[in-house]
Amino acid sequence: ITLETTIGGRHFDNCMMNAAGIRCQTNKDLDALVASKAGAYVTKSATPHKRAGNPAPRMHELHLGSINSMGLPNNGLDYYLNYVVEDEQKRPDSTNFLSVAGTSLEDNLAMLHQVQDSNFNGFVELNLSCPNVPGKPQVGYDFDRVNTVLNEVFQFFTKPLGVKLPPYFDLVHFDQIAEILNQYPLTFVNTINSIGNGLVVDPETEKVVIKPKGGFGGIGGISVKPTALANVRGLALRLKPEISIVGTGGILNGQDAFEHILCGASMVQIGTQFGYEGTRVFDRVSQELTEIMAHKGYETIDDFRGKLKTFD
Ligand code: RRO
Repeated sequence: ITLETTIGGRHFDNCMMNAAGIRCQTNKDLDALVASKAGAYVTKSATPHKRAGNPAPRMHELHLGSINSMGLPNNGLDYYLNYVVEDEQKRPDSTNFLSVAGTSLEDNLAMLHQVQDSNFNGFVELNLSCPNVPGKPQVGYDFDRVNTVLNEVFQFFTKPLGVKLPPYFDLVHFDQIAEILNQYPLTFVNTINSIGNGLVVDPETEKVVIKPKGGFGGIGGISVKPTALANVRGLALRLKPEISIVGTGGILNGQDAFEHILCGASMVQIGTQFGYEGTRVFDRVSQELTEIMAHKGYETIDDFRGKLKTFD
């Protein structure tokens, strides 16, 4: 049994990796991912320059997952670009993901020009769904804006690129976003980012649990799995086959990963649970997924990927 997968013609030994934002902000974090069982890593979403992010407390653990309003703290594009380019020199056969999240179209275009002109040979994950920068709406909810961004990007960008999307909650929105995405030579889409602007209340203190934005923040973890699966499935049914799906949201164990793949994911990313558990999560979830596959007689993830059954 193998958990290997392919996206955009690139081979990965394991279909599991971290989700952007979680334990991937420093060289030390990234070294731990390189040493782990993960099939790839993605770097913390970068802005052109280093950012401190929002004031603490800005992340809180919940029984049902997590709430965060980090506000894009990161070490700046040069830091992550240097890391991935050096890593490619050491491990030329590996492909990893560089996440970029400009807070304006100009910032995104400037960063992608820099990546285009660099030696980077991996995947770019363009984050169109950060919910936590005060005053900056999630681009993924403005379909005309998504179209404008991709149109500008593909005027010059020729390396493999995917987009990180926010969750959608209406089937017509799946139709609309897919129609736009299908017009572009995207290598993958990653769905979902956290469910934006949830609110967690502590009844004891009668207070919110994070400081930024009056307590509003992105929800991740177990409670977002049905929304994540719907988005993976909804897009798998609508996107052209050249666009692979990366499934993110609510993966705590092998069964969750299995469900994402059944819905159409070629790669799965673990965020909240990786934050709690560290890189051992990739050993455990790989083992659990392998056991499920053995039990069902599957040898590769392609044996069941996208093959979810319905009643009709
Ligand atoms: O840094 C964040 O606050 C953050 C980002 Br950029 C994102 O894309 N998703 C999220 O939940 N938090």
